[in-house]
Amino acid sequence: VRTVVLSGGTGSAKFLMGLQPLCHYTVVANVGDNSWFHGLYVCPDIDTVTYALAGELDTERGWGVRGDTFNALERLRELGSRDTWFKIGDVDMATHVYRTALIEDGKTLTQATEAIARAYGVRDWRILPATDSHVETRIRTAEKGEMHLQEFWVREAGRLTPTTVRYAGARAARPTPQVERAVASADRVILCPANPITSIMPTLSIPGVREAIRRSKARKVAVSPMVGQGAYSGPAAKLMAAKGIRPTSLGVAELYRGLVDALVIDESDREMERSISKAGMECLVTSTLMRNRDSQVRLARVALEA
Ligand code: FO1
Repeated sequence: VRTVVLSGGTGSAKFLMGLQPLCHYTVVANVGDNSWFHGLYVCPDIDTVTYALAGELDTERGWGVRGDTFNALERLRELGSRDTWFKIGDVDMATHVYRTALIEDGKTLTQATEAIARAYGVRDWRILPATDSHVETRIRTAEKGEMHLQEFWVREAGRLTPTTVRYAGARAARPTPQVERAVASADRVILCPANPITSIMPTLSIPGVREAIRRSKARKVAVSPMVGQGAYSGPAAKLMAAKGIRPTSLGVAELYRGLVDALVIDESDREMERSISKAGMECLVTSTLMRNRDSQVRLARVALEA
C-alpha cells in the first residue's frame, strides 16, 4: 500500500510517529509557515516532521530538536537582532544554515529537504515539500493589520483577532513533480489531524493539488484535529472562524467535502456523525487523543484501515 500523508507540524508529527511502525509513507509537508530569519530560510513544519521521524523532536514542545540550546540566539539578541522572538536552537540553526546554503547553490527545496532527511537517517519515509515555490500564510488582524503566521502565532502569542487568512504566492505556485507522482500512484491519502487553515489549506490551495488528490484512485481519509468547539492545541478554532468555517469537526467535513471519502472524528463529537455523513463522507468515531505512543499508533491504524 502506497500511503501519502498531508501534514503540518506539531500535531501531525505525533500522528506520523504513530504511523511509523505501521508502514513506509511519503509526507507532503506544509510550506505555508516557511519564513526568513537572520538571513536563513526556516521551514518549521518540514523540520518538525524530519526531527520527529528521526526520533530527535522535542516532543514536549512539539518543535525543535530535543536538548537543544539557544546560545547563538542569545548572542543575536545581544548583537541587536529584533527577530529573536522566534526561538531557533543551536542545532536547529544548523539545519537552516545548511538548507539556505543548498538553495543558494541552486538546489530546490525538495532536494535540500531530501539531503537533510538523509543526513538525519530518515530513509524509509519520504518528506516532500508541497511545492518548491515560496508560499506563506498571512493573517489579517483587527488590531495590527496583516502579518506572517509566525508573527501572529509566536511573536503576538496568538492573542490578536484574526479577520482573514490568505496564502500569498499560492496561486503562482505548482506542486512539485515528486508530489504529483506520489499522489497519482498512492493507494491511500491521509490528511493529518492538523490545523486545516494553517497546515492543510496552504497545500490544497496550490493549483493542481486538490485536483490531483481528487483524480487519484487512492482511498482518502482525513483525521479531524477538532474536539468540541476547539482543537487540542494551536489557533485552529480562531482561524477557522475567521475563514467563516465553524470551528468543529463538522466545519472540517465541510472544508474537505468532495475531497475525502472518510473523516475520523473524536468520540466526544459523536453527535456530529449524522451531519458529517450528510456532507457526503463516511464518518468514523474513535478517540483522537494522542497522549502517548500507544494512542498515536492506535489512531494511525484507524486512519490506515478506515
Ligand atoms: N513555536 C513557538 O510557539 N515558539 C517558538 O519560538 C518557535 C520556534 C520554532 C523554531 C523552529 C521551528 O521549526 C518551529 C518553531 N516553533 C515555535 C513552532 C512553529 O511556530 C509552529 O508551531 C509551526 O510553524 C506551526 O506548524
